[in-house]
Amino acid sequence: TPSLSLSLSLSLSLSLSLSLSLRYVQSLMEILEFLDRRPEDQKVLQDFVETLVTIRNRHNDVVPTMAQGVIEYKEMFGHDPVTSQNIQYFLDRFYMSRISIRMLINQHTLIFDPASQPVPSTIGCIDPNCRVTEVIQDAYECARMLCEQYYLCSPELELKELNESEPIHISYVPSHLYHVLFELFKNAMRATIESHESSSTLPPIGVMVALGGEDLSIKMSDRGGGVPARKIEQLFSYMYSTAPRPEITTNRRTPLAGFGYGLPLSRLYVRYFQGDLQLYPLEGFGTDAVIHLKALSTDSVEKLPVFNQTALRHYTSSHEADDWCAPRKEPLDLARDRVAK
Ligand code: W6P
Repeated sequence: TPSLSLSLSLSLSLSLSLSLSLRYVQSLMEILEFLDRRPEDQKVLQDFVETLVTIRNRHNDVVPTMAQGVIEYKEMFGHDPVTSQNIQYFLDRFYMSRISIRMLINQHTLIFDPASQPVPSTIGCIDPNCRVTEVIQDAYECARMLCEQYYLCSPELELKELNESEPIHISYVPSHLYHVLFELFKNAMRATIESHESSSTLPPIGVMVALGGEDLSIKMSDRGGGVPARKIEQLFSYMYSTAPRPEITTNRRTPLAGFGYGLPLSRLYVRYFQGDLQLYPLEGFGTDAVIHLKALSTDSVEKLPVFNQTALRHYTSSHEADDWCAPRKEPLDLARDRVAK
């Protein structure tokens, strides 16, 4: 019955969010224990590293848990633009602080854990000379392996490095860049293959890297048919890009892309160091994904949400009505088809 499933789902959500917040309280208390311990003591430092690792593992599944929460919210209350906007605002800030905290934990454990083997050229997870094209190639190869498993074919990579005699490098966290590029490659490959199912050849994925005085830009172009410009916002939306995953349970192979939070989280990863990620579709042809990173390490500073009056207002004030006349949500002929059905 509806009321039974409503209360079931309510109690599921409640226990979900309860266990999630209890874990944050637990972690905070474990950190606070160290306030009155001596930082000069080797044993204390060792315990601290262990505590950090425990905390990191405790919060590993925050993203899927929050996604489950969004799914349940949608099932119960449906989705509307205002809620979507609120969830977007909250999760962008929540995940941005999570990226920051986990980067700090990684940095500390990499540097202070005697068990971790340091890579000489890096400082923790930061590579002061991160060779961008090497990361691009690694991410491409890994996405290509997944793609081959799933589709038994994969588009080639055409990589161009512009205006440089030596390999372009910046100070960056290679794992963040890899994460973002891997996500973009998966999307580009999927679009390329699914739009060329009846064709015997696949157009390559083109990647260009350019370094200027201020920006390092990466453009990834696929010829996968693109998407309507109107839908780009949805690709980055936490509310619209969460869907229950039917394919995972019925099909052992995981789909290449298109589920979950890959794109919004990727955009946060680049924004975290003052960069950005944009998608420019040419519907009927393909899509350009452009990443802007700061070329100078002095510009690559952490970007964090603050919790001030403005942030509070986002949650307390009711949103005003749109001051532009309402656009049609979808093309008229599609809307008409839907009514006819
Ligand atoms: C598409 C959709 C998309 C998202 C992200 C990156 C590339 C692409 N291509 O068709």
